[in-house]
Amino acid sequence: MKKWLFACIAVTALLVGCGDKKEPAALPEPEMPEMLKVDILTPKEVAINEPIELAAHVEQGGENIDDAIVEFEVWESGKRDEGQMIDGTLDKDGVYKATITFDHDSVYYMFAHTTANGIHNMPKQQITAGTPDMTQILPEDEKADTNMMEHGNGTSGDAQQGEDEKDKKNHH
Ligand SMILES: [Cu+2]
Repeated sequence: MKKWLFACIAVTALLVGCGDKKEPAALPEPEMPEMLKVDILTPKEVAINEPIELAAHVEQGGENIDDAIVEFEVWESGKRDEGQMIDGTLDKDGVYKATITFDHDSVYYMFAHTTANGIHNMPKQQITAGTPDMTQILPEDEKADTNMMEHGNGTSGDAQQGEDEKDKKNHH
């Protein structure tokens, strides 16, 4: 009977010992701000002369963000100066929406300029409206992208610029 009791205590001690060891390993949680994740939900191919829904889903740390500021910038390829800025409004569950109508076949681009909790993220997407004659499409000015990146609080933008500069150095 005493032997059995001793064994029981020993096992308990082992279990406690194990628990003590595991706890400190779980403690150091990274306290870095979570990335602001913005997914554009607008299809890459749309029709012309009918309202098209611009939509983006915003989340941070796996949570829907319902207090973000989302602005959709839409322009025809190569004509960013003539583009328009449309405020997105919260639909629900971190999804922001706006509508636009494309009045002719062409290739367009959109940025979903998104700001939440002091972080800016701006995914870009190409949208083909109708069936454009690709030989008539102006090339997109990629330099405009880089310039635009500077307006944000620059998390991903800054990183991308850094890489661009490295690339340039490597090529020369
Ligand atoms: Cu932006």
